[in-house]
Amino acid sequence: STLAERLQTLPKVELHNHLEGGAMYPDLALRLAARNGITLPFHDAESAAAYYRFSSLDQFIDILRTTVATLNTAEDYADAVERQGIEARRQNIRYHELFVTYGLVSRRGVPWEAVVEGLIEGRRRNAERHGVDTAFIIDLDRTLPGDAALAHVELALAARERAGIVGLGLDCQEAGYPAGRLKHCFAAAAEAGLPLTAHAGEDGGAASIWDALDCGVARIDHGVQAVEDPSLLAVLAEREILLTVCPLSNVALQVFPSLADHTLPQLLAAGIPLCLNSDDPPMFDSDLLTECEAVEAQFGLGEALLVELLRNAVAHSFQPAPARTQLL
Ligand code: ES4
Ligand code: ZN
Repeated sequence: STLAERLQTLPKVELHNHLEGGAMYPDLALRLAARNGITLPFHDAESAAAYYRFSSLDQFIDILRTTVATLNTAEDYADAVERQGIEARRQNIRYHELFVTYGLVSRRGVPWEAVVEGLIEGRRRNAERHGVDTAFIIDLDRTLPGDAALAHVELALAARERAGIVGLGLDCQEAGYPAGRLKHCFAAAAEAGLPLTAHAGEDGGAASIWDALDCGVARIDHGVQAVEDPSLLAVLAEREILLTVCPLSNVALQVFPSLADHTLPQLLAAGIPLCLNSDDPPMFDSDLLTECEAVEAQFGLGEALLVELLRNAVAHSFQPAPARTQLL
């Protein structure tokens, strides 16, 4: 068998996918747009591919804020969750943690109850129809005012058990919005025993990662700019902070000019635990298997190391310890 076949067969876990961007497959986005009476800036797979071309993280988030207008009802959210369950099943991903950024839709007045109902229904469908265990991490939109962000944490905590919420995170525009602005939100979640993560060091540099660590995170999403600061690399290794690295996303958003310029080899050499992820697969023309194959073609890590990276995702999932050991 080939390496690609063996990676396909291996039961896997993925920890860094976004519910919203991860659901924007052109066919699904167009169906959601039609039933919500919304016009998207594309009309088929080909024009979507032309629209899904990005120059930076900030410009990507602007486009995401446009496409996410398709998500309004519990049924929309359920369909978005289920689509990712179907894509997971296809790759033999048995468990995944999906980021849900309520801040992307709360300004438009989408009720939190509709979101929660959709998460519950989508999660039920994934378990029953697709054999995929779906959990959610509520991500705060970094650009939210501090009081609105805290309200989102309180909503997440109240829905935690019934909606399968296992963590709190942070995403959207990084530059100009240091994590410390929302430190009170992380403190409230930690107080309630919710594990923490944050997107950092995607385009905000090493300082942004230090700032996230200061908020008490156990993982960093991306973190690829940690190489700017050797003392930061040492701290990440020493504390065994998992980096959820998304190589093809970084290339798509021009964080690196090409995959050859990616810092993954330096992060590995520093002894930091990391895993591979696909971020927003339909918008970056990727999925977990494609990420693995691209990394292998570029860096030749070898099968044993690739499998170790896939196992890191199991060990660092936000499931409680007894459940975590039984994920695969
Ligand atoms: C995101 Cl910072 C970031 N990267 C990729 N996808 C996202 N969705 C929301 N924030
Ligand atoms: Zn992300």
